[in-house]
Amino acid sequence: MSSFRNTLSRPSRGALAGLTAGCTALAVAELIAALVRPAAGPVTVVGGAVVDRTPAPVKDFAIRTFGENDKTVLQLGILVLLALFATALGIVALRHRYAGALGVLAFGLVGTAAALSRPDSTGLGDAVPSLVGSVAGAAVLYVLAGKAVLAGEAPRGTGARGGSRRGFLTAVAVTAVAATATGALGRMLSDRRGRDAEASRAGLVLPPPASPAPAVPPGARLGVPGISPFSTPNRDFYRVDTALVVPKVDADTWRLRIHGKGVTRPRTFTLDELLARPLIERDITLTCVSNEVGGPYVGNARWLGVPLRGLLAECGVEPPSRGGPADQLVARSVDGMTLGSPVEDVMDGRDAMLAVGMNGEPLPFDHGFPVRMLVPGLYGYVSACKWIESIELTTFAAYDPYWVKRKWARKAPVKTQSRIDTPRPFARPAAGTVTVAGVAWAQRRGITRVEIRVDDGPWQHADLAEQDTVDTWRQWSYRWNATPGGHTITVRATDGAGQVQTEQRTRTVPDGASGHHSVFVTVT
Ligand SMILES: Nc1nc2c(c(=O)[nH]1)N[C@H]1C(S)=C(S)[C@@H](COP(=O)(O)O)O[C@H]1N2
Ligand SMILES: [Mo]
Repeated sequence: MSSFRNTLSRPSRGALAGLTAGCTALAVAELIAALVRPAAGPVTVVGGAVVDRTPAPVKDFAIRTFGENDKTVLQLGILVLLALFATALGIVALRHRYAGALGVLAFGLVGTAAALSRPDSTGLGDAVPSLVGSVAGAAVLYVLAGKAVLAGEAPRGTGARGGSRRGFLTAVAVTAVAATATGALGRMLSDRRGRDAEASRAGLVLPPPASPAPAVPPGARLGVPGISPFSTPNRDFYRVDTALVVPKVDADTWRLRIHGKGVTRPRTFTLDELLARPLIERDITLTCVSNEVGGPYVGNARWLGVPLRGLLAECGVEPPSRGGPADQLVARSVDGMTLGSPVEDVMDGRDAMLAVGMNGEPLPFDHGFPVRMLVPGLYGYVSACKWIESIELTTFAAYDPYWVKRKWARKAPVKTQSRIDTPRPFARPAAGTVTVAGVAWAQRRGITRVEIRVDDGPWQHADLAEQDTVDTWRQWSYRWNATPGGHTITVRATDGAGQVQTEQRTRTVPDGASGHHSVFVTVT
């Protein structure tokens, strides 16, 4: 008993009180968020506000370093910081109870400010979870700090000390159990909401396309081991977005509103209304502007969707070239993201669509269920709005969407690029014939040539797979007669407009990385 008593030093009592108060604050806030506003939980809003404010180079670094785990890392970071502050406040509270409690309230205000600053904030209601949570946390800290002080004060050997220590520990345990139950209830409620959305997805039967995708020519797939498969399976398709919690939208209550400048017949569509229209099915390669040369943020899928041009025309929209007053189409998602595309591009006859299907199934939640936009030839951040809820016609002069406010270009057509998939960097292939292979893309223009260079040698033609469409990537391969030693293999592509992929290296900001992809290998 006495050794246990000794381990419970004053700072550890303070830390225990602080951590318990912190957990209570989070649990209460998450429960209230689940009840009133699922997107306004404190970790979500603080994380979201951090994402919004992260300078592009840091964001780039995070994507590069942590890849698609960047959001988990961010949330863990926030929780670790909160735990540290809660511990510190607990220790302070043992000397100054009011200061400790006020410190917890101050954190509530940070959460509140973050909630109100989010692009999807709908008003003061978003402040409630953080405010109420911090009041609960402050009260818990005030009470526990009092008990913690008592536990240390009773004179030794009187038995009273053991009693107040037990009183403190009991209060901590009871509060911790209550906080856990509260958190679990909040989690249950948000899970229930998610299940309605999941049921709506499971029940969705996609109609067959009025215009099916042309069959992929067998020669489009080279079947080289290690090459990116021509069609990217949904589970392997890259995911890039700012959503800390993937929105789970119930298709039954989902609506899409089309409105704005020059929209003479504004309309709101249900999913059934969209599905009743003639659908097109197309293979389209989607690329992220944050993809480094040689990077993974590119994928090719078979999309099913409603052609946007006809839908917009029905609402009275005319492209600028035919006198329409709006040159920018701003798509907005349920989580407040805004993406702007040139109206001219969307209506020029390419297969711009509101996609409902991806590789034969309804869109996965990660990829925008129930509906997302796609415009072949444009990077995702200026075209591919997931979880879309409205389309507003406006001008580039009048409105800057989310990424443009953060230094990315207003307009961003995809740059001609190529990537070596195999051999992998620093591979050690045996001397002799080594198959070098990969993919190249230049959506809307297509790929007409791919060349390989070994060290400082001449550019050599690679073998091209058959082209599917100008909107899809194209596989290529090259049989390399490899000699022992270290070698650098470099690739470049030429697009259907005759443009050779530039060797000029640029970073991803503001309008996409350029330069050649190289791989160093040691032939043994
Ligand atoms: N709502 C929403 N849509 C979004 C984004 C986002 O952050 N939020 N990111 C865009 C970006 S930058 C890209 S590259 C594509 C990626 O789509 P994917 O995750 O399905 O591959 O989605 C786009 N649509
Ligand atoms: Mo992107």
